[in-house]
Amino acid sequence: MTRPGRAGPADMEATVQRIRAAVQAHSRFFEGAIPLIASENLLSPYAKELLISDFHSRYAEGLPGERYYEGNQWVDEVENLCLQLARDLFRCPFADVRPISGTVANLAVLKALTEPGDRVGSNRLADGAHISSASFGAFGLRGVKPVHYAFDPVRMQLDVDATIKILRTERPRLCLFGLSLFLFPFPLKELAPVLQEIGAVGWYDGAHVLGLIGGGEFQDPLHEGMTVLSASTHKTLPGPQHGILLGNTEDPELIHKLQAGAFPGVTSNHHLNAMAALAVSLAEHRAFGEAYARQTVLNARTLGQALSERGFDVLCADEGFTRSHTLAVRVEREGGGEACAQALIRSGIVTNKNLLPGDKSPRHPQGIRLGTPEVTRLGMKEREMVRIAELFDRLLHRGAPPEDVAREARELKSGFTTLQYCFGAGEAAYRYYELVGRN
Ligand code: DSN
Repeated sequence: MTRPGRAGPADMEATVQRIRAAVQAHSRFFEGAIPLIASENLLSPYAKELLISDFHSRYAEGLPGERYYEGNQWVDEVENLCLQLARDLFRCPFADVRPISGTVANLAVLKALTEPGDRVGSNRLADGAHISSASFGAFGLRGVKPVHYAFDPVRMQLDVDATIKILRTERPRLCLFGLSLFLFPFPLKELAPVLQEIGAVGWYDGAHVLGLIGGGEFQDPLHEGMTVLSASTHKTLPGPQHGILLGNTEDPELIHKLQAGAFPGVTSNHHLNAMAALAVSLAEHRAFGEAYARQTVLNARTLGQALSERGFDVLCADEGFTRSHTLAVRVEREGGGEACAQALIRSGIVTNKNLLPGDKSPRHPQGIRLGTPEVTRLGMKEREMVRIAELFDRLLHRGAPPEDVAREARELKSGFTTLQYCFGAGEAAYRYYELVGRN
């Protein structure tokens, strides 16, 4: 007999089927949608299959060869390969692939390199910083105090002279350079000598631009004066949802601190299935990363130009809109960030509302953020970026009904549903039926 408050087998089956149906509906929606979230991407079939491998069921705390569990022989082999691939791709002597996300990687750095009460340089959230550097995020959890850099909202870039003055006055112990609205490289060559002068460690959060760095299309922070790089591995690097630490250091004490920050600092077991998928993604990026990164940036710049020509206020027109995969569009005239993002999703175009410099309310920002990692992964090029800009124009300027725009979006997308730039290129990108079993 089923106890009160507990479900029986029939309820369980109904619940499982409901979950499967929701996941299938989600996948069908994305199959027909134009995905423009700057932080999202698609995993290759060879990486994806490892997520449901037996690695998912195991523990392997510690480092390869120094585990706390038995049965890790093949896990060690894969993790050593993953570490080697990471060090090769980013041309650095140190890697740790145990952080399970970008934010966890950031926490590991804070644990390793700061004490509560320390000052840490960063951008403000309204200037595009990630929530890690907020008092309600990882900075607050570690109890460090942000020292905010000076930001030029017109160029969406640090004001170098004013920032140098702040650094010399405030003397933070650690300086974080990294953004969620990441349009341009940081002026690291100008700032690195000042960090050295004040004894601060340079830390780069490369989550958004990791695949561009690996593809040689963006600044290479570990060779521009940064000591440590933290990142998630699923944005412009089309890997699994996971994290990574990289370092341009051979100092054993520093390496030990970073490793101890990852484990036991902020993880127990790392996610071995995701680590294996990351190894595959790094191998693929070594082969395809240059071409992929080049097209991703070209697509973003082309989309920026096409939107601007259609009357959209794309930030940084004088700078060519972006040097990354991301665009920022001020949509005050079109009704604000939230209204636009909602109108777009009703038309099958996936974006997010985004704070822009000068915004007063995080709930009602005046911007939307667009990114090209996923559409590029699906093989879209400059011609398709112009077609996407036309859809924006018809919907947000010319009053076209959302259902008409959604139909055109689906038509456009129907030619781009297989993965590119990976082992197994040409395979279906949206394989929901394989993920949740047969109907
Ligand atoms: N919040 C993510 C983004 O969309 O930029 C990064 O973690």
